[in-house]
Amino acid sequence: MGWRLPLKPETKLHTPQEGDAKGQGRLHDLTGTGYKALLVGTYTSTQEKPQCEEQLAELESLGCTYGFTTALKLPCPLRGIDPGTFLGKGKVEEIEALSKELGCDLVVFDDEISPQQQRNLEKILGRAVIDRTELILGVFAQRAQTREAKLQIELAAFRYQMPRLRRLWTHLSRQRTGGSGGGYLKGEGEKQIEIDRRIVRRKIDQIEKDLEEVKKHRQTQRSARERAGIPSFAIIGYTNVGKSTLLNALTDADVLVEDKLFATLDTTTRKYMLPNRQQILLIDTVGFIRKIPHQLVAAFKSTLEEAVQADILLHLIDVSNPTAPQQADATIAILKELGAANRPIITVLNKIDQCKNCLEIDRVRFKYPKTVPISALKKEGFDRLLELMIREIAQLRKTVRLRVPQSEYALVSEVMRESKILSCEYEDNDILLAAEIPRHLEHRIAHFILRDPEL
Ligand SMILES: Nc1nc2c(ncn2[C@@H]2O[C@H](COP(=O)(O)OP(=O)(O)OP(=O)(O)O)[C@@H](O)[C@H]2O)c(=O)[nH]1
Ligand SMILES: [Mg+2]
Repeated sequence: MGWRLPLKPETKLHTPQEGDAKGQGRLHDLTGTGYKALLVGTYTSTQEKPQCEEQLAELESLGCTYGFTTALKLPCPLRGIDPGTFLGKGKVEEIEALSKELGCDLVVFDDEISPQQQRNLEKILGRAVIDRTELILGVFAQRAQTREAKLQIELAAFRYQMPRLRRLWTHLSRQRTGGSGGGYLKGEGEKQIEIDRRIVRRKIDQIEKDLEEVKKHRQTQRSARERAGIPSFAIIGYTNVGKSTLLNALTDADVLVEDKLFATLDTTTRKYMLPNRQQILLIDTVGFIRKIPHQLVAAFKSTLEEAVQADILLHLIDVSNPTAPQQADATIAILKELGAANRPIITVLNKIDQCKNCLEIDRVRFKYPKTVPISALKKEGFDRLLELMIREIAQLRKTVRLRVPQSEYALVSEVMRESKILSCEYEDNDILLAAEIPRHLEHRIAHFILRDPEL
């Protein structure tokens, strides 16, 4: 089978010598063209069926982004999970018949399936079986551009492979021990698993070190930015909601915009001048997705965390999408996981040009405070958005200590007027202030801010 290749040459750990384990333990490479897939989703009650269908539609977009076509989307009622094959025998037989009839090359499960289930299903169905996690990892791997994104996805792929190494060599262990389970001697297979684990772990350690280096470099850039005292806005949201379109519309960023999921995997930062001449930084970020694989969140954590550490978040929602409320909820859940749910957020309702009668607008508007409808594509609603951004900056406060010469009385009185003064002392000809200042003042008084509080 042509697509059963390792994700990258480096991930080729070994070639199992025999039998059904061949090719397992790696991500499938489905990058060839013309593959056809049967997509399987599950629901536990009839009310959940429409949601399952929407999720299958999203899985189809992911597949399309990856490069294969969908022959059929099959929502299946799930009464209980079969430990061996995830779905019951009857369903598996139905899937086998359908995939044969439709000439499908692979079957994609929207649910996460265990390595064991995946192996059993591949044996029964006689074709590649992948789950949503593997597909998302594949999409990320395909689209990673920068060194950092490549390292992060490699890390996630290795972490995904780790538990899948076990099944590779168990057939060897069985041979050694007579195949009856029971007394499990340390066979060749198990030794091999240990060796592989060590190789993978070493590889993971190395990638983590490399990532640390890249991260340090980024942090240096960030602290330079922080010193400059420029307020930053991160454009965050579900994948494909129009984040890059907004950045491009406001600046000349020229970030890739595509009607595909995960067009953006790296953060792009651009300076922008608000109508009140306030300089800000706008940061475009990687999109979120429902049930994002935890290996990916872990690998992309530093990038994501940095993005969401911006002073203010612009949470973009595609209100022309019927699943907008669920997408927004999934985004907020990921923000919580990243410890950023309590940052100041402006909720931006995008793609209103595509809304004739979008119920989602009201459903979302009532749920989140501070919303503004826009069309990033048509550049509509920007005045109101920029006005909200200015207002939000004014709300930002930062505690600083200042030493200002008394001769700068105009500045001192402005600081006194606009800030919350925590302490005020006089020393020689200077005034020593500790104050919670509005962020917009920071730039102008940067010269008088004491970096080291002990000074
Ligand atoms: N009709 C309409 N389409 C829009 C609007 N904003 C963005 N789009 C389209 O939505 C698609 C996705 O836009 P992107 O800017 O790439 O979205 P993104 O959020 O950056 O996506 P990822 O980087 O993949 O997470 C593109 O086809 C855009 O042209 C809008 O206001 N109206
Ligand atoms: Mg983008």
